[in-house]
Amino acid sequence: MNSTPQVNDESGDACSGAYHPDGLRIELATSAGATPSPSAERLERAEPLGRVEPSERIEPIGPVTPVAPTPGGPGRAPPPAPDTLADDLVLLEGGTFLMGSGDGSGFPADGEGPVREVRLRPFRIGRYAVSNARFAEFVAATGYCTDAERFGWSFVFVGFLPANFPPTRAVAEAPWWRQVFGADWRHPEGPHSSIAERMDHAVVHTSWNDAQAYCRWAGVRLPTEAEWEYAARGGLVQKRFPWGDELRPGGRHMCNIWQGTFPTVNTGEDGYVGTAPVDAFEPNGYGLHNVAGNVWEWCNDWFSPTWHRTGARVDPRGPATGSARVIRGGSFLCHASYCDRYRVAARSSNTPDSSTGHTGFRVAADA
Ligand SMILES: [Ca+2]
Ligand SMILES: [Ca+2]
Ligand SMILES: [Cu+2]
Repeated sequence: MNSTPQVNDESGDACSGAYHPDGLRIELATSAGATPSPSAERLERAEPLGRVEPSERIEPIGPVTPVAPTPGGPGRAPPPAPDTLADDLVLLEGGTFLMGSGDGSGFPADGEGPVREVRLRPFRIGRYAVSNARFAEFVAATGYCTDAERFGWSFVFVGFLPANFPPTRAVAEAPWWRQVFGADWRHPEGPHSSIAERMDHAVVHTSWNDAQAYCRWAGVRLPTEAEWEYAARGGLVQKRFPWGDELRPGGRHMCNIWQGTFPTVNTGEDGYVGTAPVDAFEPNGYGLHNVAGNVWEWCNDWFSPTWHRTGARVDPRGPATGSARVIRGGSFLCHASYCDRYRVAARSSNTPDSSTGHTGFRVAADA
């Protein structure tokens, strides 16, 4: 055995690789030790996750206690189905809204502005991000293999790695992101972690490709970026957050972000140092939970910082091509000191095959 932790296969829950949205059969190397090597390109491209001076010293913050691997296997019944998927979708009227921000609070390179009037036809969107329970239903039904499982690794926040974890490679511009072999949606902190106690949390380590595959199976689709923002604003006009302009009205925590000193000390004052249940915190005016914070959410659009300046203003779908897909809403790692992208106009992106421990998705559908 080499010192690299391998995906824990004992439980037989490794994906079969038989299902792919395009009908392609993904041939997986199944022999021991055949973990695909990480592409350097993928490591370098992970940078939209943050932009700060790399800190000199990364102290693990509150190592996650390793838990037993998720029991189960091919013969295991999928977790009890929550409400039907349709019940989780809220119908929104659409119409005209003011998209973007013009107050200069964002990173100029993100292209939040200018504020523009955008018109949308009615659509439906998830009240919640897709949970581990939901994603498990999809995988149980299809045997789908996520990008993280195909690559053999994903990005894990350093604070979740136990002190005795073997050395990991870091993203140069964001050294708190570590390449962890065996990290995937079922093992969010690596092979020895489990989602057993987190079935109602937002699924993470899902790439844009994985989100698309889930959507095809569930008969839904990803929201366009404009739909996402319209829904996230909850009927408010040009407010900073989905609930208003104040981060903590009356001292209340309204979302799952970082409290303390990033990236070393997360006090978890809002109740969570990692992901939270998808229905945590108060919903916005449209009944959506956790649009701000908790997990970044994939949108359908290719990312461009400028396309919207001249692009369509009626049901915009983003540029026709690109290299990265839009993510919105920020995550439990966001902190005003380095990345206040939990603001409702904030935007970022990542490549479609990238997966991280703080990115999931919410689905949408035509009305
Ligand atoms: Ca938190
Ligand atoms: Ca979110
Ligand atoms: Cu952030």
